[in-house]
Amino acid sequence: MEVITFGESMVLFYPDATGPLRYATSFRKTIAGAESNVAIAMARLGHSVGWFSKLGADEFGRYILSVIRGEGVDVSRVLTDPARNTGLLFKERFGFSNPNIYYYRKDSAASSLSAADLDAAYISGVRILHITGITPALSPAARGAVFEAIRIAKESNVLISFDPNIRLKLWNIETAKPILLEIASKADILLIGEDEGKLLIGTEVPEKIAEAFMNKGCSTVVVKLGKKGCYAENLKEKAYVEGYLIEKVEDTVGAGDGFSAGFLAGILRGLGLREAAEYGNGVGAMATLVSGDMEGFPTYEQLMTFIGKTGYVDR
Ligand code: KDG
Repeated sequence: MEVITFGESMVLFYPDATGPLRYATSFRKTIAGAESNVAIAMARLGHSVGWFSKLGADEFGRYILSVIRGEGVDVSRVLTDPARNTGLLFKERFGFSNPNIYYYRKDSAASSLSAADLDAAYISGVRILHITGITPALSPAARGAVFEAIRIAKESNVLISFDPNIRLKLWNIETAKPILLEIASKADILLIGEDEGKLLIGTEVPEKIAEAFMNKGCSTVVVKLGKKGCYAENLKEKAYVEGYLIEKVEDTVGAGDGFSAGFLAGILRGLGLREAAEYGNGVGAMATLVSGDMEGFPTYEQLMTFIGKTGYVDR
């Protein structure tokens, strides 16, 4: 396995119509989860990826498992907690802004994930461990799992990639900040949004965000700038890398995870900072073309065509 990630995935109900959720009568059922989004995107790009979590012993848990397994992600370490339910997520669409999100995940099976659930040999054999700041927000036990996974990875020279993915619906910034800063200081690769830089270190200026986290010990910092692209910095170089213009954005949720997957895929392929950032920008942009978190992630060939590295043959 090249990459391992873990965290809560939920069944996502996406209303067919826009408007207040109380009037919605039909929904598309799919899945959501920042870490499984990254896992699926990387698997589509041709990498060997493992994802694990705890699911309820229920139909929704079985559904999530079959989707992620069907995408070619290794799910051999997924656990079930028969005493708890699989988490759910509803979106509410208004057409003029990003969708509202309603979680039904309190005390979910995934929130009971703990350090004791980790398979150290599974984590220590990979090149990259990818974690997000959503998992430590789920419960003290899940937070313990994150720190234990980091410890295992460090001991085995596994690169740690971290996306703070700040979710203020799960915890407040006063609680989140010291924990996310501590995790970031242990990460090798930090993939952070400019607004998250503001929340964590008080500036939205990409160079200043990168400088702060490089000083804390990260060796690569990428500040995601949405449609503008990103600012990336490592120990050797720094660059603004422009994003791709999408005329009709369907859904921006999942774009950040797509970016992370594209960037990490570039690193695994031995690319330089700028080219890895182009991969990130490309996958992030393609994710916004399709509604749903993960449906729009491209294959490697599709990505190459989108970012202009290979031509498109249509007949
Ligand atoms: O990054 C997209 C995620 O936010 C979405 O898939 C749901 O994992 C999710 C969460 O916890 O908000």
